Amino acid sequence: MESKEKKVMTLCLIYRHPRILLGMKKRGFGAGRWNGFGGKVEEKETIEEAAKRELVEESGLEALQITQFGIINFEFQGDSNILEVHIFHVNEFKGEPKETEEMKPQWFNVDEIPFKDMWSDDIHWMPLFLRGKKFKGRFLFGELDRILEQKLSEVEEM
Ligand code: 6U4
Repeated sequence: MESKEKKVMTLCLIYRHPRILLGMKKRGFGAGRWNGFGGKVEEKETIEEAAKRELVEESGLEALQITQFGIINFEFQGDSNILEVHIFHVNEFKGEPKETEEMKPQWFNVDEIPFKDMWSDDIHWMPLFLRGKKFKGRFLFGELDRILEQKLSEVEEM
């Protein structure tokens, strides 16, 4: 049986109604799409520490208040990796968003989130996130970003 290797990752969304900050990913995985800020969790740091570190590295902002709202496992057909993405809401922060080598940040009104230029799963879970609901899920991707299977449920606690 094929063994699946799990990579733990973070995704931070800076959201103060009615605006959300997204970054255009300039290189690497997911380049050319708007997304939250995040990356791999390193050894010797907690998932929340990793989320804060990646946020500073990719947007220049320091999280003052951060709460986890979701965990989603992403799998890709024919690929043994699983991405376990921990999604955080940052409600208060310090600093001004700045463009980095990895991301170009921009504020969006929640009515104008550019879903067609985002990962295709985002349109499914983002409404829960924006309503302050916690959630867990799994998406299986096929070719060309096509979702083959999906499971998403609200949970009381992470
Ligand atoms: P670092 O640590 O930055 O070198 P790297 O492998 O380059 O790691 P990175 O920064 O490209 O990872 O992070 C990928 C980002 O994309 C993470 O924040 C998680 C996020 N992500 C991955 N799959 C996603 C998906 N299907 N939908 C989504 N975000 C996703 O909205």
